Amino acid sequence: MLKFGFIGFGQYGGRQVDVLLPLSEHYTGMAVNTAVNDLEGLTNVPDGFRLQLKGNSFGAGRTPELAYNAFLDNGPEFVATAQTVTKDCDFIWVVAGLGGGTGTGALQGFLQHGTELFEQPIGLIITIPRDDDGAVQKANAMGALKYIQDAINEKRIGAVLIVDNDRFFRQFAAENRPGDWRDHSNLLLAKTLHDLNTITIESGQSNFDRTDLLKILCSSGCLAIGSANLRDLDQDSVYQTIRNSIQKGFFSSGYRLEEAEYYALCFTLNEEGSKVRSSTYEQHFVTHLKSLFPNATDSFFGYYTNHKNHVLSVVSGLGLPERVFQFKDQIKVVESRQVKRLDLDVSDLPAFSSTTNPLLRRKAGASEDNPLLKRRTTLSAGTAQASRDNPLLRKR
Ligand SMILES: Nc1nc2c(ncn2[C@@H]2O[C@H](COP(=O)(O)OP(=O)(O)OP(=O)(O)O)[C@@H](O)[C@H]2O)c(=O)[nH]1
Ligand SMILES: [Mg+2]
Repeated sequence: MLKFGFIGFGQYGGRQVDVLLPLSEHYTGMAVNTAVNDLEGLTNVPDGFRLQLKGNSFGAGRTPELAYNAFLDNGPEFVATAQTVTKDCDFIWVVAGLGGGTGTGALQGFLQHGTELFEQPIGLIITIPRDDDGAVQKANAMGALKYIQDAINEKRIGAVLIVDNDRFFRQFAAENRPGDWRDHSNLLLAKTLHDLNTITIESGQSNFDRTDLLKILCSSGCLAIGSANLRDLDQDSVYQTIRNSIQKGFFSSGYRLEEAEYYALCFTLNEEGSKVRSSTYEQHFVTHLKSLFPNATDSFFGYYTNHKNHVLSVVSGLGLPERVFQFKDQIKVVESRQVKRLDLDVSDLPAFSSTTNPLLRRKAGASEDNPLLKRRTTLSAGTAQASRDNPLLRKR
């Protein structure tokens, strides 16, 4: 398996790293945040690897510029800690939720100035906002996506693993699952990435090892991961299961698969499932996958022995998912927002007499005792000056 080093920016980044770290002794990680509270809420990130960006101790309030500047101001501390944390790693994952201030701004700073400071290849784990999230989050996310697209184009980063929060939120709501969908999504991402990494150490006949995984993770562009149990074991059912998991999975929906550079299928099979290893099956899959990934330049098939029949599919080198391209239009709708403003001429209003309402009539004798009604006699020089101009203070 590969040694991963995780650098989490902002609240999501820290929380996601916190869930990944306990999965393996080969994982190291740090959390970077403006908000002290977020850092204090972590369990598994060691104290020395929690970096607070001095300047905005309550968070960056969805203002990436604040975090971008704070990140650069704390640059030397960040680089020293990040290089220590990732020293023995094979691959670095930088983790941030797009849409807020800290994660988005720090990620931008990192993509602009940080990628050249590490020897290891770098990948990203990012969330993208839900449809229901506001225009501010989408605009922030788009700002960071521009930097991400540049880094992909220039091959400064490899795999970009996207957690589509809309996808998670909707499915968890539809299934009425208890608990916080964010915690579920963090756990599922951690498990899926860890399963992918550990599959290379499962026993069995395999044409997919850690070097192949590293090659896939170094392919610049989005990484889709599909995961599915195999129930029906006839050729076509297995292929349909693979296809569905690649097209509709939590970490694989909304991509244009014809853009794929590489793909890998990793089967874990028990005795009953061992027939899936046969070359007739592989031939069937290859024929169909050619139309799914017509431009892929390499592919891998790994077979491992396990008690359950399962397939993990990985596709690399993809462009950003379709939802990202819709954010721009969703923001336009908000730009045309009209606010109805109150604009009236008070002289047009009918006059209602207040003299009939006893509450509004001055009570006899009350003014002597009530300080609220008493006029202050000593005014400061400034107030004395103001009193001449301020109609509130002038005697009518
Ligand atoms: N899937 C998932 N998404 C999260 C989680 N926490 C936050 N997000 C999303 O990530 C995006 C950024 O939010 P945060 O990480 O809280 O923001 P931040 O980077 O701390 O930024 P500021 O608080 O504005 O400084 C938002 O769209 C959140 O909905 C989480 O635990 N899981
Ligand atoms: Mg925050």
